[in-house]
Amino acid sequence: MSISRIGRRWSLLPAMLCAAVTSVYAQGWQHVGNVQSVEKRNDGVVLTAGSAKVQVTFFRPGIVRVRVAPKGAFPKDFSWAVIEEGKAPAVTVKDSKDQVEVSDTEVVVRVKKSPLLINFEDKQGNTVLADEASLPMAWSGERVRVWKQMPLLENYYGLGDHPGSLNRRNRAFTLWNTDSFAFQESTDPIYKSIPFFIGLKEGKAYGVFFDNAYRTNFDFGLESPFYYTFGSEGGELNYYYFAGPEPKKIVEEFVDMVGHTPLPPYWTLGFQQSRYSYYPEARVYEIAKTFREKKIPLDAIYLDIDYQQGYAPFTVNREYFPHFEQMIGDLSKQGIHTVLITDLHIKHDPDKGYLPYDSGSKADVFIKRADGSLYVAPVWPGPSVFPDFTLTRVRDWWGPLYKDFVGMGVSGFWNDMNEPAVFETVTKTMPLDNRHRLDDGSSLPHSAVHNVFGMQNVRATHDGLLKLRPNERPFVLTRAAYAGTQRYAATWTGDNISTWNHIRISTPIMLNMGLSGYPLVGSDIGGFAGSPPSDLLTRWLELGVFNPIYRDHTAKGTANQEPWENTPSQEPTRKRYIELRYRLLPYIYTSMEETSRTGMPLMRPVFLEYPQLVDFYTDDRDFLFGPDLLVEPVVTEMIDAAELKFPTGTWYDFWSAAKFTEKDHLTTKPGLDEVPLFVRAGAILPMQPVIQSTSETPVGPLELRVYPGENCRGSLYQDDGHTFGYEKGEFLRVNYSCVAAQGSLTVSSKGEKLGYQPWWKDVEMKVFGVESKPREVRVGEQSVNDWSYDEAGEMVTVHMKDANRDWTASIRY
Ligand code: MIG
Repeated sequence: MSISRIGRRWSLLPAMLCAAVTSVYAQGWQHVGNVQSVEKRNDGVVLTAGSAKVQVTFFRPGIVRVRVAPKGAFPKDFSWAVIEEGKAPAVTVKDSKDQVEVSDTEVVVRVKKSPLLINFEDKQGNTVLADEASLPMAWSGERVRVWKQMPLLENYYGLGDHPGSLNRRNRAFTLWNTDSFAFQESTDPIYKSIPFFIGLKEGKAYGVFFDNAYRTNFDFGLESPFYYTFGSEGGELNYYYFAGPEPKKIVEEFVDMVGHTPLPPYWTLGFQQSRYSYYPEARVYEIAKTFREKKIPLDAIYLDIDYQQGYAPFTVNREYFPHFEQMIGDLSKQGIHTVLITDLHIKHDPDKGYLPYDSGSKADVFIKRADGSLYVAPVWPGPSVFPDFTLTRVRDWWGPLYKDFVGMGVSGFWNDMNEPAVFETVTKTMPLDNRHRLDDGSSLPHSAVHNVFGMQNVRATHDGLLKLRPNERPFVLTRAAYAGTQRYAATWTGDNISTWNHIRISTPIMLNMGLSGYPLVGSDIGGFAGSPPSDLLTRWLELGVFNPIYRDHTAKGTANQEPWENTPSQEPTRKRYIELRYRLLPYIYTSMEETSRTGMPLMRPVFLEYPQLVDFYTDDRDFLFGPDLLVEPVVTEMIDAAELKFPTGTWYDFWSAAKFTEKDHLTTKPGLDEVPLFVRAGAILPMQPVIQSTSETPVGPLELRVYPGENCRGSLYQDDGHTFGYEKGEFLRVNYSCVAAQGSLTVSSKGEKLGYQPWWKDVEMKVFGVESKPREVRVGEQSVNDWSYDEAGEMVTVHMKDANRDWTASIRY
């Protein structure tokens, strides 16, 4: 193209859109045409447009589903992700000459007929999401695609673990599970594929879930500044629209649709130490001993692939680990759980007594090539075969492989490499035409299953563990995922790097995971590839306190990365933060229990609670941890000062109890031992004394920190931490509140459910923001003496019995 022609095109902006549109048409897209007939159904309509049929139906109140069958025949309705039953609300259909209107009490779907264009509106008549007028839905061969108008002020969030900024606008993403060692901000694709996003404009949100497990692609304004577009290389054009408008409501409804994260075992919320790899067993003992001697709390040690014989899953290298069973028992006696890696690739090792291969081969569980021959490819064990996890009978074969390890007392399992990763191939995975069998006797090519393969792998592991130990909550860690995988496993962000940009990248990834319905996440603390400078390891151990999974991990050949490594003078700071994690566990477990019921992630972007605060839309550093803590972590070398800002309301400094409001903008240079941490005024925070692991009973009272303010409340959830007893009511739930009146502040505790006996008998309550020494403190009607006032900290401390978890305490000035 000549320079002058480019110049002419840049000067003709409207023509540009036209050119873009023309080029899209030129790619051979067949766009849906005009609506010829409308068939009404109870839940919506089926439209006929040429050879195509388009279904627009309500799945639930405020949730609309669009399905397109280019040739008129819808395939059998099927999803790997959706587990909720559809339950349509009362739907009104108004069919007129130019358009058909389908609505419930929350959404109006206005379908224009010539050509077929879908607009989603709120009940006030505002368009929320609309097809780009010049680009109706389309298909081309196996490919399907939609184009949506992209308002100037709209931002996009979600889409799983793609790195880079929290806001997805102006970038394009491929969703195709990929082993992405040493990924960077722009790496694409990455480990997970969660085709769900939230659009947020001026405080109002909607959600879109494109339920398609083929390779999908989302382009938020890279191709054009006027529209965004998503589509797939195969499978159905099948998406859901969530009306919102609160972002919280959308996350909750999406999680209801694709499944909740079950309440994890309590110990998994403690500190976890890993490396690739701890061996021989003397090294494992040494790690455990060092934690205990230094009194740095620890709940789990991970064994990576070197504990296995020749990297073959479900074996033990007896040269390195002659007393493997005993070691697991010895760790357990010290309150340390063992987590074992067990990758899905099975060593191709016929007739040598390797049970996973021999039994699998006999039962015909391994994936075949398109020509029907066994698919064998290199991974860690050398030539390997791959279980066909899409078959129920194969998942049922996989589960019992865990029997021996479970019998030895191993607590958790780590399914790595399940994108699936394959060595010595440019695609990093298996051929797209490999066959995956399905329960109904049909089969699908790998291209249709790739993105759910890891999900079906951890489904098999999770379900298998449940069968082996029906009353123990399984703990599985996965690297690959599709929407809904949170039902089976926790996850981590894969192979990051021990550099400063990676501590920064970790937060937006985990926030977007939470928005994508996947809250139980962590990153390799300290970084996987390479070795972190001391300050970075310290900062990362500080940040990790506020990550749902708190696990230090590093690659083979890197420097040691345990909390006591590299600069001894920094060890006390690191220890203090790991201790803070344990002190916060009552709050963390309570918030995790909320997550398991509602889907609200522990790590939440500020806009999830405060959607009007545009300031926080593009914030890739600050986040809320549970409902009441605001974390503004230091994620740089701190050469420049940090800017601190606050959401609406009043916030107490966790350390000094100083008060700030949204009007305050601070510039500070937090010392290496300082994490700016704030508590919502109105929060009541349960905390506990330091313990060395969650198996240890804390000594002392429950600590309740009361931060008076509006909407003053808190809660506490406890149970035995590892069984399903809570489903039968064996749990404790206490609700706290506080009310300020003229001359007094009253704090109340009410036991909502007393089905579990907790460890404490007494409460030590700390009330902040008390500006002068009180005249009197009462518990119930009784004036008491067991209290003190800290003038500098403006804090009253009261000791009392926690009888029946039912009391009121008032502070009178
Ligand atoms: O090809 O098991 O992301 O956490 O330590 C590398 C060895 C295989 C990749 C995982 C990493 C793990 C490593 N694995």
